[in-house]
Amino acid sequence: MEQGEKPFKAGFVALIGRPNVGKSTLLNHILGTKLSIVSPKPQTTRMRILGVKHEDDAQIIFLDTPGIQKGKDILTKTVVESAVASMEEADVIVMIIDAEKGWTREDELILENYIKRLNKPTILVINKVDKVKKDSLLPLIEEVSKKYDFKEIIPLSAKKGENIDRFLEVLKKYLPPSPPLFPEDQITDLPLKFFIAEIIREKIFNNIRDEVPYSVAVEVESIREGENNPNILVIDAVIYVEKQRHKGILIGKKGQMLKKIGKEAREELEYLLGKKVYLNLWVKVKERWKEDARLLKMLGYHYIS
Ligand SMILES: Nc1nc2c(ncn2[C@@H]2O[C@H](COP(=O)(O)OP(=O)(O)OP(=O)(O)O)[C@@H](O)[C@H]2O)c(=O)[nH]1
Ligand SMILES: [Mg+2]
Repeated sequence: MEQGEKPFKAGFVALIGRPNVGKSTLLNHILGTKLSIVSPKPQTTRMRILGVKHEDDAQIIFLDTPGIQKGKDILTKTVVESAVASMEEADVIVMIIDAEKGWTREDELILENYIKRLNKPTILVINKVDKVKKDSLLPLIEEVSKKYDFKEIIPLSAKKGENIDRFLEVLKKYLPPSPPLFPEDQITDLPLKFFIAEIIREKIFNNIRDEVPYSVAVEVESIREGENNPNILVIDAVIYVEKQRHKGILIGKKGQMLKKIGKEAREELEYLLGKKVYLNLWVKVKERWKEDARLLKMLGYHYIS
C-alpha cells in the first residue's frame, strides 16, 4: 500500500427486515444478477443467502436473510434463527423498511428485540420509494430518526435502482480495513443444488396462490451432465407438499401447472447457468415436513437450536 492510499476494506453486511420489504431484490440489484429469489408474497427467503460485491477499494459481503416473523413450527423458528445468526456475524446491519407501509409494529419489534440488543452500526434503508410521493418521505425520515441512533438513513428503490450507488458508498464507511475475504471470481457460497431448488421454489411462489407455496419444499436429488454432452445438465428434483390437495393444485389440470412451473424454472436456469437443462420434477406428499429436523437440514435449512 502506498502512503496516503486508503486501506482496502472488507466485511459482512446483514440485510434485515420483516418479510416482503425487498431485501432479496436489493441484493440482486447490487450484484447485477439473480442470486436470491423474489416474489410478491411474504416469507419467500428461507435461508441466509451470501452475495459478494467486489469493488476496487472494498469487498462487501451481503447476507440476505429470511424476513423476521413470529411462528411456532420448526421451519419458521429455523429460518428466523438464520437471520439472527447473520446479524451476529455481521460488521454492519442494514435494517430495511417499506416506504409505502411506513414504520410498522413489526419493524418496532425487530428494532427492540434484535437491533438494540446487538448494538452494532446500523443503517436504515427506506425501500420502495418509487411507490410514494417524494414529499411523504421527509416526515417518515424524521419519524424513524427518533427511533434509534441509525448511522445513516437512506431512501432508495431496489427495484428501480435509485440511490443504490450512494448506499454502497455509505456502507463502505462502516466496513473494517481488511484484505479481501473471498476470491475475485466468487459471488456466493450457495451450493448449486440449493440454488436450483430455490429457482424452482420461486416459480411455485409466483404461479400458485394462497397457502400452497408455504406448504412446499424442494430437494434437488441429482445434477449430472448429459451423456456425451457436458453442455447439458440433467436435474432431478422433488417438490414436497404437506397435503394431498396441495399436490393436486401443484400438478394442475392435466399436469398443466407443473409443466408451466418446470418450463419457467428450466428457462431461467438455462439463462443463469449458460447450459441446456433437462429438468425432471416429481411431487410427493410429506405431511409435517416443517417439523422434520432431518429433512429440514437436508433442504438447507440449518440453524436448528
Ligand atoms: N415498487 C417496488 N417494489 C419492490 C421494491 N423492492 C422490492 N419490491 C417488490 O416487493 C416484493 C418483495 O420483494 P422481496 O425482495 O422478495 O422481499 P424480501 O424482503 O426479500 O421478502 P422475504 O424474503 O419474504 O423476507 C416483490 O414483489 C418485489 O418486486 C422497490 O424498490 N419498489
Ligand atoms: Mg427475500
